[in-house]
Amino acid sequence: MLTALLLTCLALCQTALAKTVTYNWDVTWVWASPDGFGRPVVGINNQFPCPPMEATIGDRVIVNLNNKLGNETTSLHFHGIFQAGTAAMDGPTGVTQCPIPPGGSFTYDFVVNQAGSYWYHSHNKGQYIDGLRGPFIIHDPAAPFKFDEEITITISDWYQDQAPGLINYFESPANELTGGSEPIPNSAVLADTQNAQFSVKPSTTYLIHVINIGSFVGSYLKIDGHTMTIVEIDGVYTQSQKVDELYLTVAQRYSVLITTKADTSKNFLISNTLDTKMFDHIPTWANPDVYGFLVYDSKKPLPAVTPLRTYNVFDDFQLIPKDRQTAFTNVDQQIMITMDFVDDDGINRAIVNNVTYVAQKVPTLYTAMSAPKDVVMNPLIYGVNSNSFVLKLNQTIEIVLINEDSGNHPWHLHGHNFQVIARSPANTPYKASAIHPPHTPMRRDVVTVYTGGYIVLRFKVDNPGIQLFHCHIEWHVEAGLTATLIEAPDVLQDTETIPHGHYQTCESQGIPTKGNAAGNTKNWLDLTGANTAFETDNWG
Ligand SMILES: [Cu+2]
Repeated sequence: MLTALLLTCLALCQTALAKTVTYNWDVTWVWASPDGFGRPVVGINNQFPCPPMEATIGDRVIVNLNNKLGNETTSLHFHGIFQAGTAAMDGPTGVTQCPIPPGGSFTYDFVVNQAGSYWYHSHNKGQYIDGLRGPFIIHDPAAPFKFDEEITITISDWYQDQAPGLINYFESPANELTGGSEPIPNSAVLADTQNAQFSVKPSTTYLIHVINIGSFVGSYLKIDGHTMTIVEIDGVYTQSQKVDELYLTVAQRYSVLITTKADTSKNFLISNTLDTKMFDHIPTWANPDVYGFLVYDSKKPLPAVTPLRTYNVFDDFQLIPKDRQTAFTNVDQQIMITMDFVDDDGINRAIVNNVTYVAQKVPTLYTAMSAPKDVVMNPLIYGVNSNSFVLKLNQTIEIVLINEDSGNHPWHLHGHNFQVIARSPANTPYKASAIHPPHTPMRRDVVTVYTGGYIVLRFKVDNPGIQLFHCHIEWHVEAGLTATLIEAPDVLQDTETIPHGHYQTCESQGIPTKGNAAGNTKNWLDLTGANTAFETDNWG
């Protein structure tokens, strides 16, 4: 009885403590030089780096976003947040909302029921490459580990040119002729700067949130003299795992614990280097190394820097989720996806099962919300170039992703952490008989499929919404390396509503908010006029 009362009180107290965290943000151009080279970047409230978001599990988060850029549209995605019950708040333009035009405003409003390390970024036209991204930390009073203080370390590749021009060049016939190389970053940044200093106290346990907010390549990270203990990846608590180094693909996160030394006589180097194996070539002007410092005593000198060149990385496939969730069995629907790149009339495009992704006239969520019951489960209405798969509530889904390209690709699923059932070495053909699911598979929301290899992922359909499944390399997103999982749209349209202001964002730009992908509300299976061709110059 007493226990029951106590539990009730705990539950109620928790609810009573939940607060609303509000951010009033203007998206603005800012002159900044994160790697020493000055350029215009997309910042927030005239500041760069963009401010961190912070909340506690159970909180309501409101972001009032005003687009003050003048010359670009925008949006925000909260990476890793499931948006259960708030499908309209996910952020990708053409998918769950219209782009926010210059002068326009948009409100994101959702409750966070997950804890750990997340981030936010523009999900519109490769814009986060230009700076609109930042950490999002969600605290958990019941976290299954102890620590005294917290530090956030973002790492990222960085370009000195602006993204629109780089995207156009990436997709251009000139680039296609020379092999379709991704733009090579000029440099690396840590905490959106170089040589950042993190003050630490002696004999203190720090929870460090390491977040790769970059747009292209993975990154190695090491803290000299300090062993890291992994306790969370992509919002999933893991069994403790001691490591010397981390490797993070873009969009991945690790929370690690370190305990500082009792002795404050020395400061320590944090070294981070970009994975240059992902570059098609290494130009002499590219600097893949960036440093930071753990500062025990600011009066003592900083250590000399040496680039990280030998790698000793723990394989994340070996991590075990703290909750020991076992591998899902009895797969209801298997989705086979083959990815590659093609020369599409001289344009460098990515393909998913031979189709390049193109955002549709009607944002996919609005098609799902307005579709009659007899067609809402039909993938055709969402448009051929949306690469849509319709999923039924409560089913177990298995994605088999086969990489026919010569390059590693970090794939991300919105709305879920997936179980990583298999991840093959490079250049391994997929064979169903070779799949032996681990007992307690690692779960996360971004995982790399290696060159010529495959990954097998499983998750349950428990989050009605429009969930993009895409490579997180922004150049590849812009080239069409995206599929759309339409998750229980029949349930979605009965249980959720779209805020009026979201529709107004479309209406103010003459974008339809009803009908199939082509905006046809009469004949839902007639896709005449749907977007099938990509824009070759989005900014011309
Ligand atoms: Cu990719």
